[in-house]
Amino acid sequence: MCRHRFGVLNDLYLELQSEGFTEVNITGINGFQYLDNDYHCMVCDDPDGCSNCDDIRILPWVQDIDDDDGDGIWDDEDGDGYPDESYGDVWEDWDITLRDLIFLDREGNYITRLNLTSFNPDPTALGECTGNYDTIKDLIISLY
Ligand SMILES: [Ca+2]
Ligand SMILES: [Ca+2]
Ligand SMILES: [Ca+2]
Repeated sequence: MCRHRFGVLNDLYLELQSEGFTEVNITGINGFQYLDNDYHCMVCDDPDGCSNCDDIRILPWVQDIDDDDGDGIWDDEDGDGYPDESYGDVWEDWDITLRDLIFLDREGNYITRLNLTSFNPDPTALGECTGNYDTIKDLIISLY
């Protein structure tokens, strides 16, 4: 079974840290439409209860919401009980597709993106996915 992609990024982060690239940050941003999805196996806070992870992950996993007025609560200006927009603000502003991996430089400038649905980062993957992990790692190091 493939390892979970967020877990691969967690491993990559730890590897970069161990090699001295201590100022790299990787953050997961959950889409607003997945607000109610269980996140425990994403952060792997209970490895025994998840089939796709073995270790507790340290990468931050945060929640995007639709919050145009900035009060920290998703917007319902028309009072119908449903969010006014189905996408969170970050996903909307950056036109995110599920499993997009966005690269920013030190100043926060957008560099590029990869979509990990088709671009499997698992270093144990075979065939055409071989080397994807190193491609991501090299890109991060080139921005360091
Ligand atoms: Ca919005
Ligand atoms: Ca709001
Ligand atoms: Ca509404």
